[in-house]
Amino acid sequence: MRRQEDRELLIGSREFIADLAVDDALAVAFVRSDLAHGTIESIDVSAATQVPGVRAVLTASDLDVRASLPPFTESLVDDEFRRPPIATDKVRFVGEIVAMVVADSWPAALDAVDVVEVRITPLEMVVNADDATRADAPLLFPGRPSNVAIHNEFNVDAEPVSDGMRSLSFSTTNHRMAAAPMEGLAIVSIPGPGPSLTVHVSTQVPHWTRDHLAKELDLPTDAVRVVAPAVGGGFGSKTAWEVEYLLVAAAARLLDRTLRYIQTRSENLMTAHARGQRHDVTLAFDDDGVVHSLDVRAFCDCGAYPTVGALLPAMTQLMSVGVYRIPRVTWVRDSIVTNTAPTGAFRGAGRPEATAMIERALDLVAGDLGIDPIEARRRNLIPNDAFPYTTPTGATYDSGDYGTCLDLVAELGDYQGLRAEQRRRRLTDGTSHLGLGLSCYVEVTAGQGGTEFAEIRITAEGRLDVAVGTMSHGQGHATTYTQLVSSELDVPASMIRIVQGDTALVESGHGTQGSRSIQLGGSSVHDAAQRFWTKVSTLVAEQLETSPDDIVSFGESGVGVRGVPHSTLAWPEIHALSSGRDGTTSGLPTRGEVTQVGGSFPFGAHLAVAEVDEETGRVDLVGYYAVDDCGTIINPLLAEGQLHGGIVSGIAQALFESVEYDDNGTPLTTSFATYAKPSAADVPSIHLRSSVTPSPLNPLGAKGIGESGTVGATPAVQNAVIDAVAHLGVRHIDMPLSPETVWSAIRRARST
Ligand code: MCN
Repeated sequence: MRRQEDRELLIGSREFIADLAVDDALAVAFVRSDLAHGTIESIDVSAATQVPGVRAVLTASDLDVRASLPPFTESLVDDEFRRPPIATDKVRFVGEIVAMVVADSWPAALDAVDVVEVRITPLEMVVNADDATRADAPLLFPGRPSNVAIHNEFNVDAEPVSDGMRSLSFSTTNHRMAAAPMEGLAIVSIPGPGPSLTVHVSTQVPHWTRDHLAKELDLPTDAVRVVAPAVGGGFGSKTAWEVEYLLVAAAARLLDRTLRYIQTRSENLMTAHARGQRHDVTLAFDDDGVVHSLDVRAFCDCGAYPTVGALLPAMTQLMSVGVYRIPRVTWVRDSIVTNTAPTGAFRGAGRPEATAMIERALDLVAGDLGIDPIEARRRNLIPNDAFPYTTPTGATYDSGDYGTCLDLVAELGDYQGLRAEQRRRRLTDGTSHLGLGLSCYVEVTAGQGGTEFAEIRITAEGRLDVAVGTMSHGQGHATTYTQLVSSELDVPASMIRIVQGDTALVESGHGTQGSRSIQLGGSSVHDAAQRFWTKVSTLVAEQLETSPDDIVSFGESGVGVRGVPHSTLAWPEIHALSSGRDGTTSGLPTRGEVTQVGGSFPFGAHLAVAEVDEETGRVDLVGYYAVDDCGTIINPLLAEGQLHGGIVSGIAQALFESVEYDDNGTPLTTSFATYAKPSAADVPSIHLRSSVTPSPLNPLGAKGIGESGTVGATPAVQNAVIDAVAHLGVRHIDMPLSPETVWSAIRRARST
């Protein structure tokens, strides 16, 4: 089925938050700290309040909002690290909110922002994890003994591997990225009637956002309605705990006015960050290249306040053996606060970091032994008869066939042919070198498993409404769910309407993150459709005095007796008949009842082909091949689309994108002039193939695909670039592999 969503998007008729026609909305703009660390001495708003059109200038003392930790971090992080939504006495990163302006228009609000006088006494700052863990480092939270927010040790007492093993060590950095969605944070908050609040917001998780706002504003949950219209991408960055959303909601209630806040591009690039881990790795392996042990010391720079990003090294640890049977694993990890923006999730969230680390490791093992990287991988893969396979870090991989993906990608990209071409080129004295980068990945989707809300009902007009608790923000769920219902009930897509993103219309939901939607939401929709059909066929059979087994769908025309098309009840008639049945309202509302036990583990193998110019360090990606396995594929077009987007995101991290700060904690990458997003011209054609190893965990056999491309692509590209210059003596280069970085690595290798 082709995407149902695109026409409206392409002709510009879908409404994003900035498009919403809202009567009398006042504009909000934030005053943000331009110092990375300091004590607030005073905030003088007098000039700002005089700016024509300004309605209010609010600081912490005006707003009844308290410091908090996101729920996931509450049990892991000391209370001391809580983030005040609006700075009270200190600022800890450039971009931290110190005041908010409410005005008739956005230009007026911006004019007022410019004249709010904030006096801050600078404090010594730390802008990276290394500096933040020095013995004499200034403390962001002086009540704590150090800047380490989370320290964790795993299996550190494990017996060392036996003598006689080879070993290698390396350090690799997975640098900080920005999510950079099309529309940044955006919210319209409408107070009333009474204590209630309606919030239109760009989010991946409407129900979590509702719950969070209700909790922080001390309102009953049902007093808050969250509506998410078209969301211009989220990539993991639009979760529930955005301080901007809480502040706008609180101010709307305080002023009893509708407020709208649309984040600027530079605000977004300054604050929506992710990744930022360094791994010091030691591997033990034998003469055959079989890896016996992996020791990791991880340092995560989680920014000024530990939120979701501080937790993600745990995910990296969980997935750190990748597709390999490595019996002994130890980890020591620290999440460290620094005077930079707090980090959150970004596509892959902890798993790209794991894959990048272990896939660099396998290439280094191959290099040490002088064997081909493909061979080093084959010797370590978890075999097919090992599933379900529990890794030493505690992940239980549901199903897998890693060797097939590796073989298929080698065939798809003509790996042996490319190796021959590489050898040929190396015999000439040209300066353009060919590199092949492999990455075998496994990732976890739908994390802990669980369930998702889905309910189908017939409307009086005879339409089928399907309410779901997931929140599509680019993934094409309307198409996928429509396809599932249409094929289960044998009705045309035009009869089906998918309802999402409105807490008044969808009873509950966990939103869209962790590539969970199709396996949980899709399974639930599928199950609801089956149960709904049982109700419909029973009702129609009763009416037509026949057996439910003889009842079939006649599509749009209705439901009736097999082989007797004139004996059919139209859908509106079925709606009318359903009134009052089962003690429900009309429409036979039917819920899916699927619970998945545990996460599922999609996997694949990617091959990147790079040309690197020795004289300039310039990298040209000249080929990209991927074989991915997300279990049963529900909609190949959408799955491929997700892979394209994900792979480009991975390529972007490997070659281009990086959040940079100067030594004073001033962000240097706050526009697309400095934050290097790739264009289509920077990316080669992507050749995809799939294998299908169904998950045993859900009725569809589906696993997630939304993040797989990113997880697989980053290390493939990094390995390709390093492979291209390995014969010049280069062992490792950290991302992003800019011309300067690559050129410098070649020079360094040459001079040693
Ligand atoms: N699909 C399929 N068969 C499967 C699995 C998925 O056909 N076995 C298709 C489905 O049609 C579905 C799509 O792939 O519409 C994605 O499904 P799934 O893998 O379940 O992932 P989610 O829908 O839960 O999406 C989440 C994932 C995440 S975590 C991020 S981050 C992300 C991403 O998806 N952000 C995106 N893809 C994005 N795509 C866009 N355009 N914008 C973002 O912000």
